[in-house]
Amino acid sequence: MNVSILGIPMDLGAGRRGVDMGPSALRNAHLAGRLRELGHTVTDHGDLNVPIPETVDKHKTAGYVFLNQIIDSCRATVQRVRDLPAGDFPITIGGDHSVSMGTVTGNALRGPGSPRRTGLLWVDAHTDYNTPQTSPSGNIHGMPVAHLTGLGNPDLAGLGGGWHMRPEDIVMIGIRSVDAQERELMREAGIKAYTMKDVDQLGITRIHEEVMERLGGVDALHVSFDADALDPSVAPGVGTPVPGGLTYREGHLLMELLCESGRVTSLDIVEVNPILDTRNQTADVMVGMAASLLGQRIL
Ligand code: DIR
Ligand code: MN
Ligand code: MN
Ligand code: MN
Repeated sequence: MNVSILGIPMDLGAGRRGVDMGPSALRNAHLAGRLRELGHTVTDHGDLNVPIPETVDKHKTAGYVFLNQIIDSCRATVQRVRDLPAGDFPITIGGDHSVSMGTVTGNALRGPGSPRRTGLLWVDAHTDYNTPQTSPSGNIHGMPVAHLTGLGNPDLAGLGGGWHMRPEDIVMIGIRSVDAQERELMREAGIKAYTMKDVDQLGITRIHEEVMERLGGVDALHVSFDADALDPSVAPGVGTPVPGGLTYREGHLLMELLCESGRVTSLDIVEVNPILDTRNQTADVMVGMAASLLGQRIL
């Protein structure tokens, strides 16, 4: 397979500094090399140009921190992802999770028959379904899924022209931190979310089967993997760690089963924060997750 890597060193959507170094940390953990060992042809397209917080005046606009810069970066992301070589498997590396408004939209608008009906598998401790009205922080990394379904700021929600994610095509896994009013929005939207309780009760195998059935009708399937979905003991280098996350094996098993399904067409790896990490452990683990999704086998 031809794999395209694109870095988005976005640090404006999260509350803590350092995720802008995520792309470097993941490259340092040999993302491209690991995928080449699996037989893939890998092209690294470098990083998008994203302003650093120090050069931007930090203020809230209509409840959003760094709104205009994130709109600009997401628009650029849509273009860059859209223009990646046809047929490639894009891996977009963040950066905080606000980048996924651009990556999911860009992928939906790629390829023949676009906009493609796109399934979105959101692997995260958080549902990221806040709007400025419900967000306790104003940090946009807690809001991407809401905007992908058309809520919130019209520019962020309008990245795909008239295109939006259908709530029924979104499934979340690993959830264990949801804000009070965000929960109401999730309920209204009817988005399927497998919480950690569901993971404990059903196991990853059953959840994977259900996801495949639920997303049986989509033409593209995007996996957006926030490193904080994993337990902080496995992935400590994240800005908002929440105890009780996916184990190392649960993460890998999910990626291995998704690989066997042959259905996944693009991947985000986001929220890796090397400043908060231990010897690049989190980037290493996330590179392993990408490798499992792209064909790494134990035997
Ligand atoms: C929280 C934290 N729900 C917020 N969200 C995070 O600020 O909206 N998302 N950490 O990844
Ligand atoms: Mn997230
Ligand atoms: Mn998260
Ligand atoms: Mn986040």
